[in-house]
Amino acid sequence: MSGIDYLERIPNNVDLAANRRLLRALEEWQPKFLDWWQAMGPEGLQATDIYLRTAVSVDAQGWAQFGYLKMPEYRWGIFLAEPEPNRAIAFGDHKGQPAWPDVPGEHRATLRRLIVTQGDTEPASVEQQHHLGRTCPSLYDLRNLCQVNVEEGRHLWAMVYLLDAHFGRDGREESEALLQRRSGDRDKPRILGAFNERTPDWLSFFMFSFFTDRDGKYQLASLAESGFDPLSRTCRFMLTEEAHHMFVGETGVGRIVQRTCELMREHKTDDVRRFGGIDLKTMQKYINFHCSVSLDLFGSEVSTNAANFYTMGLKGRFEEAKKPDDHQLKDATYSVIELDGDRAAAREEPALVSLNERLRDDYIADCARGLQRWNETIKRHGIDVELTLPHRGFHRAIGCFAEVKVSPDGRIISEAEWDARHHDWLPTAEDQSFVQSLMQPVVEPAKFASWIAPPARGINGKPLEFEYVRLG
Ligand code: BYC
Repeated sequence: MSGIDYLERIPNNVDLAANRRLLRALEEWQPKFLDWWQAMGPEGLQATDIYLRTAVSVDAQGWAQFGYLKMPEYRWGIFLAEPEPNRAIAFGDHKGQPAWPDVPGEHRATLRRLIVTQGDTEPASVEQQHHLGRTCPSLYDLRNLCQVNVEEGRHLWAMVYLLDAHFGRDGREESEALLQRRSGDRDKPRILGAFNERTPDWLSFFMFSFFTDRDGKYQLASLAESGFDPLSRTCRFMLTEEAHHMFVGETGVGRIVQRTCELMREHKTDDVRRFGGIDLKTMQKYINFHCSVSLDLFGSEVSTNAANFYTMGLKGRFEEAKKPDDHQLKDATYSVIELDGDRAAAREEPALVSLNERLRDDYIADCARGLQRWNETIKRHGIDVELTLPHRGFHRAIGCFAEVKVSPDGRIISEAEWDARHHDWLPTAEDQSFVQSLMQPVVEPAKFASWIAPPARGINGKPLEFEYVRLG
């Protein structure tokens, strides 16, 4: 890798040039990252020119540059949002004190763990999506997949920067380990459950981008409140890129819904599978699956970890500054839906230990807004079906509902009922192989697979006919 100007290769606004030790650590890490990228990034596309956006600054007016690029030449940079002058910690025991430019010794281990957990999800999602390029429904979608992937790579850089710059040797070891774990690997899995699931088809990809990237939005927004200022600034800028990932998910599922409705009307049937579409019943099962595994990512309903993160000033609430309370929550309570015998019921819990649930509530409300937009499309076609979010207790592996079986409408049910009904609620092997059978690549500009409608507009003002990926 000699002869590379790393300062040129790592665009940044953190004055890397002035910090030789940090620069050396990142220079050592970069070739390992590129090896990982070659092995785990979008398969078969590393030598292809793709119309990508690259973050080149944090200027709200023009932070991104668009152009053709081969992905290994993407300039994974380090960008922190502009510092807020005199920023004070907004919550917890340190409320009102100046934000920390460096890691306070007593919070070092906890902060490291939070940053590693966040960092681990970024390469994991790239690994999950490794094979998808082979079956893209259009060049437009293929380009979006690559865009999302290079930016997940950049988000990994963002966390590695924090680890290398602020956590010394421990941080460098964690940076290495982030490249060694693998999604779904039995011996070295990724840290959080949803990131070890497979993303074998594009319906799963769009659902993942809608539901799981949205967990990213809420977790990043909470970390953006952190008293540790570099983490806050990093997350604030990551959220700018994250918006596109959720756009890909919401419009991707929306376009499938649109196409399904067109087929339903044209052929006067719900069973659009025969006509190369994905029926709404199957869509509902995928929603149930991806929503439930993403709900797990918020942790337990009642969590002393979450309370400690907050009290220590490390992780706040979504839009902390907008909450009209004392931002310490020592005496406050929060209504949490928990298991109460044979039903799910609300119970008042101390607000501090309920912070995971509160964030999950914010997240569910945001998901519901997206579903409403899909349902408007269905309604516009005069079809009397509504897609719904499953109950928060459905198909959970983390938290109190992990102990029981819950139906999508929130009834606690017996194992026997679960065994008899779960095929109606979650994708079956047959559903998956049907969806898989539709995954035939479409790579002519302006052409789209049978099961998805074209988008309303192209990328960066380009028309749909534009060659977003030059497959040559
Ligand atoms: N899987 O006290 P609890 C994104 C563990 S996505 C496996 O309830 P806590 C992205 C937990 O570690 C956003 N284990 O949990 C999206 C704990 O272990 P210990 C990622 C789990 O700590 C798409 C124990 O169970 N960011 O950016 O309050 C593409 C008890 O847990 C899980 C973050 O997650 C699970 N799902 O909350 C690309 C933010 N859940 O202590 C990117 C950073 C819990 O007993 N992380 N456990 O050993 C956090 O804030 C918290 O760690 C969590 C968990 C919210 C994840």
